[in-house]
Amino acid sequence: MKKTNLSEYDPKAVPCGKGYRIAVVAAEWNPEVTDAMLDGAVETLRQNGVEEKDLYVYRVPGTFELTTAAEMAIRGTGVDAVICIGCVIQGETRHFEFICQAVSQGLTNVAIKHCRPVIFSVLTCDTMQQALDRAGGKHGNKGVEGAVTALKMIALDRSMEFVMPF
Ligand code: DLZ
Repeated sequence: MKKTNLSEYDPKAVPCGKGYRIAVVAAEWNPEVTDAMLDGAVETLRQNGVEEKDLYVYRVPGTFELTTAAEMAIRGTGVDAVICIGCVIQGETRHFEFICQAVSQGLTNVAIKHCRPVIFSVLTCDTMQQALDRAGGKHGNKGVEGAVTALKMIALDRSMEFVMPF
């Protein structure tokens, strides 16, 4: 069966986020896309038990800045996870490649450095329509998926917390 909306999830399979502290950082570039993804992420976190006091929302100028902001969020607030939202659209220059490469590697580095989930909710599209299709359109909302991923990863981390090796 062809799956078109990849953001449909079973709420019963998502861990309850009560007591989870989560930051969401969204780029200002392509706001018609990133605003919808941000709304989807925040709404999903609330629906799954994350309390207002544990939710930190920040904006950055562009997707390139997500790496620095993720680092700042972990250092400054000590959150359990950071969801990073951005949208890069292929243009006429090679800017697209540099931003995508830098942010994917940068967010991976932050996650490894702090051993904490840093979620890659960054759309890298050829056209604006492809991005809109994934920001509340026919292919779902990648912000929602980012929120579900963060909840699952924090739950995984906590499940391993008290397991002593050997
Ligand atoms: C400069 C730039 C370009 C050309 N395209 C995008 C884009 O499609 N999506 C996005 O989020 N940001 C873009 N930016 C801005 C960079 O991410 C960054 O903010 C600037 O290069 C300043 O560091």
